Amino acid sequence: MHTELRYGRIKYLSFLLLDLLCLLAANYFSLYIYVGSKDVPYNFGDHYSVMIVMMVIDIIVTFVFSTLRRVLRWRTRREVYESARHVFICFIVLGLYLFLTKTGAGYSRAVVVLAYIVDYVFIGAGRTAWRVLLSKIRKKKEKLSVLLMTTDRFVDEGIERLKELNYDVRYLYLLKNINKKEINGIPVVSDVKDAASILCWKEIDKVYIYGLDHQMVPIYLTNACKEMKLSFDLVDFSYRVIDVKTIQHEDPKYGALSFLEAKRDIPFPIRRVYWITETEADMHRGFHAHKLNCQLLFCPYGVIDIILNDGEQTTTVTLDKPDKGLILMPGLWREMVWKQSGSVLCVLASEYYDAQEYIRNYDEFIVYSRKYREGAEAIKTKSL
Ligand code: T46
Repeated sequence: MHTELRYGRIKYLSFLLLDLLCLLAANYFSLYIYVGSKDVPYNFGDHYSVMIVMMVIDIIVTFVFSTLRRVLRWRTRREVYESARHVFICFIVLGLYLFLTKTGAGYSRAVVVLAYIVDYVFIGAGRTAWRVLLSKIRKKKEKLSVLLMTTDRFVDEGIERLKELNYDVRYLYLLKNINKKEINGIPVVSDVKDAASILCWKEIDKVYIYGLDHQMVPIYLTNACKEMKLSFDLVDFSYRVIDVKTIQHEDPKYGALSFLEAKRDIPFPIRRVYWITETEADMHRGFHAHKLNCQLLFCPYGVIDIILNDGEQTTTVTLDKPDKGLILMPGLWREMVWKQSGSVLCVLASEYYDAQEYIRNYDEFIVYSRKYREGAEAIKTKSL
């Protein structure tokens, strides 16, 4: 509830008001049916105080049980369930109140039950109609609004890239909390529930992932996107050379210490670590690509050339110092050349070893890379 109010106060309160109007209308309607069909000495004045209690209970239940949670974009099925939950809890609480305080005797139980049944129908229809109306009166925007999910390491270039693509980056969701409230004037969110609330209440059109493996997207956010019918997209990101943080001892004889941190430097889950040693100079290894495996390569000792090919272009990255790292996303053909005997290659990988996940034939790779480039977004979105 708190996050809903934080990110969509006006809309949230408008739905709360709508619920109260529905309850009022349901009571009038039920009284009209009940009193109209029977000749009973019961009227609106008699029913007035219980109606006030019903409305107070309605507000309390909404806040305590979060029954207005993401009502703006829930799917219809979810809406039916949420409205039923809300009305049922209100009914039980009112029942307990009337029973425990013994004030219920004077009120018609038939009107109360009927009012809640009618209220359920009114709330369902009212929320749907209000939601449709809100989306209709929403201003036509020139640019699509985007929530960008990335790490603090890639946030600046991610924003730039999306600007180039003519998107309006409205919020940033960073994997690791860096205690910044905003970056380049864009608000930062570090809690997944906040991010999900933003998707609902702030009319975000798309969620973009930049520089991350799709496995880093929290399941909570994936589910929220699915329910709100929002798609994930990936911005091209095949490899990056990164600086590895290194602390030099004040006395050079003690050497240097380098470190990599999950979620900040490593944009994928680490499932495997391996290293290659005792290789002689001018030896070539590799000659394969990965379909799924994301990697972070570094060379703590020696010099190794990593020749990368994405099916169209070839680039060489030289790993020649311990404070240099290379992030590789899937779909890149690689060849490693040992420039110095005994150089050590260390690899952090996102997947367990699986020979089926390698492409070891270059022609096969070319066909795969073409398909991968054309359908990268579709593949990733599907796998979420
Ligand atoms: C990569 C580059 C940088 C395993 O059984 N488990 C493992 O985790 C790995 C990595 C390899 N193996 C076996 C498979 C082969 O029978 O070890 C043997 C040598 O592997 P490969 O020929 O793939 O080694 P490289 O140096 O060509 O490639 C390795 C990694 O396999 C690869 O993921 O990106 O280092």
